[in-house]
Amino acid sequence: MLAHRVRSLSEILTDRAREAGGRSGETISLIEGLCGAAAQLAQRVATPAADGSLGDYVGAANSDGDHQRLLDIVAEELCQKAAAGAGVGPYLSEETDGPLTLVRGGRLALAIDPLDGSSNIAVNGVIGSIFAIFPAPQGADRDPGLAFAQTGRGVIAAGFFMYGPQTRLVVSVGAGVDIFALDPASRGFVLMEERVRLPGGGREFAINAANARYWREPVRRYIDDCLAGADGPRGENFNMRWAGSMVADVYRILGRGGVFLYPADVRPGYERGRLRLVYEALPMAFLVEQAGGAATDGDTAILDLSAAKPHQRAPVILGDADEVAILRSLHMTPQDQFPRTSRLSVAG
Ligand code: P6P
Repeated sequence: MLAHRVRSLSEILTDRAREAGGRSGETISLIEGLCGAAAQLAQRVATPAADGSLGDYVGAANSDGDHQRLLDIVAEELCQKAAAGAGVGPYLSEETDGPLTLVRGGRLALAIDPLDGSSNIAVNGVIGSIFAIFPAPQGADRDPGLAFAQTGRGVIAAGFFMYGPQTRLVVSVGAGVDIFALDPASRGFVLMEERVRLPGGGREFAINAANARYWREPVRRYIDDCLAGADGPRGENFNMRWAGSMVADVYRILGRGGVFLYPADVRPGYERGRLRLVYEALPMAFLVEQAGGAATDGDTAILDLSAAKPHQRAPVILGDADEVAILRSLHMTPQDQFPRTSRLSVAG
């Protein structure tokens, strides 16, 4: 009887890239490099700092004004080193002021949020690293920003690492989504689920409901109908989750369906929501579409968006394709057709 040989991450992703008809060698080498960085980061996350400092602020702020924590800096250094080691040319991180060129002539561009959800460190919550890989366009050596002005349809591969009870990698090279888990002993990633499909019919929404008074009508109406449950127009009860960590919410949605919303709202600075287009919204939209779901900013599919500025924000509605379609329809509805009755106060 043939021993069951466990296929490696590289073998699996090479097969997937072949299916997708893409250039695979460099892409998979980069993903493997990021796996190495994630394994080191997972160890740092899991190791109590003697002085409890990993979640402490380091006194600096990133380009968007987010106060940087020690682990943000550690994650950025590990990811940037892995990217350079894999020959990445254009590089954009939430922690860099703007796009950089790591290796001149590098044929791949990497957009990354090295540590998303770092406010959860101090409460031992789930945090993650989110990335998207693009081809480096002509002229990127002169202007690395060109690589990140592409629409999401240019994404070659995307994924996220989730540092939770287990460290998991959710990744796609354009032929479906696979989930790997870090084996702390070998520091290798082993396949856990292949060709993941987002289950339909999930009656669970993820949104920070504390912002309800800032929402615009379409979001208020959708959430209102979810809250009305079996007594309302949906005719079914809904559950709510909000992890405060996008990787945790998206990972759950890939497993049991539902929808995630970080919409635009009327707060100053939140006209385009909170999440960044290039290294948060685009990679998550790529993964969710690859798993049979959908992702929109309310008007346009997120993968059809391109960034005018590297750290540009975008409203994000993603998950179950039917729920996303309902939300998009509400966004297309003329405002004067919304009833004023609401369980939620609403911005003008
Ligand atoms: P709020 C984490 O800071 C993050 O970027 C996402 O991971 C998460 O979904 C969102 O912001 C949480 O935002 O406003 O609820 O703290």
